[in-house]
Amino acid sequence: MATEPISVTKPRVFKNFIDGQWVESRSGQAFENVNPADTREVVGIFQRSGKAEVDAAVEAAGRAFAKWRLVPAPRRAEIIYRASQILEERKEDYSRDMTREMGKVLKETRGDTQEAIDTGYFMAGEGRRMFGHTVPSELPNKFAMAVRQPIGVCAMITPWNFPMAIPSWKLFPALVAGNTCIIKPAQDTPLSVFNFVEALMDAGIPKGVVNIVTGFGSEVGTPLTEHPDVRAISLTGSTAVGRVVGESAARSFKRCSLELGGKNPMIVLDDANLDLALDGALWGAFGTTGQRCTATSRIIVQKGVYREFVNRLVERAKKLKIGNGLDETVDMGPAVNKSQMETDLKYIEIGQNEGAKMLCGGHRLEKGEYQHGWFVEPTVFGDVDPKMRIAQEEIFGPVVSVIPCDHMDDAIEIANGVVYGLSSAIYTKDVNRAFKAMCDLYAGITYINAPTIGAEVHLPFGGTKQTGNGHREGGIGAIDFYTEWKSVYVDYSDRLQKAQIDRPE
Ligand code: UN1
Repeated sequence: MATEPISVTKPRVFKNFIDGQWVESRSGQAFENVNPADTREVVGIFQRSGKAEVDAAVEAAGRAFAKWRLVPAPRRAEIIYRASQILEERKEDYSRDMTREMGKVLKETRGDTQEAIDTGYFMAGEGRRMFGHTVPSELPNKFAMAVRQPIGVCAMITPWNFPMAIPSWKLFPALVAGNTCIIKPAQDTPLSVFNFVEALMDAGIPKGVVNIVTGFGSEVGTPLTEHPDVRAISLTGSTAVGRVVGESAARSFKRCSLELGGKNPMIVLDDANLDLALDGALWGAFGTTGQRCTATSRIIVQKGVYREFVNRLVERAKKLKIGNGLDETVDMGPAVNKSQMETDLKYIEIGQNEGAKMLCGGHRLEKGEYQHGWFVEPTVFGDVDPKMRIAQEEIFGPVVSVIPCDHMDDAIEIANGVVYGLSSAIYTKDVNRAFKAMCDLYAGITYINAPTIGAEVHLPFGGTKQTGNGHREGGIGAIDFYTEWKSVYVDYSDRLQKAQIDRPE
């Protein structure tokens, strides 16, 4: 890792993007976006906005909606398709920017950009489908159908862990369905949203259809979610923020999609292919520095293979190379910011106080090449009791709890015994047990012989219990969220025909 700042040039100042214009925040205030692997590098300066910018963006999106909703969906889709091609052309540059602002390693930021590209191509296809229903009417000479209509102005509040993929999950389906949008990127990773929207601009998205307002949750997120003209909100974030946003949305009858926390279990049974399970555990727990909602944070291992599994896991976790994600040989980058690093370290302390066995890691790395970043060692806790806080609460860092179990039923009970239900996994060679797990794991996603991360964009993504409020992103679930059903009856009989309910027998 370089000891000098990676960039010594003056950081670029980014303005809000409202109604196709670059606008400064009225407050005149700004905030810095810094590289978590080397905080001396300022990746960009962004506007610290407030209600005034939110109001201007909502007004612009409202005006743009009047026209955009009437653009035929296949034409809207052409812009999305083109934007995906542009993302593909710029993939390397945008991925490097993402590593600089978020810290995850280049191969993962390339994956993040790829996820946006895949979502774009999938959603562009939806422009020529957007399926509704045609059904027979009760009456002769009458046609009955249900069509999808856009909702209106949508607000997207996006997280820092998938700085481009998650914005794409929200913006692409909303746009193809004919909505207009205001996006508030996470303050740690706004650059990737600017890059994403730049691709949309270059693809020809009309002014006002997509607007970016940067800033802090309480200053931008709150006025955005409370604005009476916003008709739908999509948030990916913590369960605590989700509760606040959900309550606010309910008061004004807004549609609201919440994708929140996880405490994802991986079950390893005695008959599992242990090499495969170990590869999966390492990737699921320490990929993205454990900062995925889908991260493997509990590994529930049957007693027959427990010792061997834990020993081999620890051996391999110790060998992971930590560092700046721009270095292609690095396996794991830093925590995204100081506060996330402190959370990781706090839970490491909690785990030790609870009596779990810390088998490796457990420290901040702060010497030499690490001195300017937020690095935490990959940490494995063994002999964890399922009721411990480290086995119940989302940490969002490179800390994994290994929990011994007696048998399959026990494993499922432990797996389901948390307030979340996003992803889950089981390693077994027994087809009966695999199907039983598919049926009994109460989560939005279940993997058989694969880790809890790595969802594909054309399947529903989301979870049960406090992971969300029942909506799904990805695939057709996203089109369902961003469209309103309208039932249409066309009577071509030329006379008053009464529906069955209104006719005397
Ligand atoms: C998230 O962690 O918030 O399934 C999203 C995965 C990725 C998306 C994760 N496709 O791991």
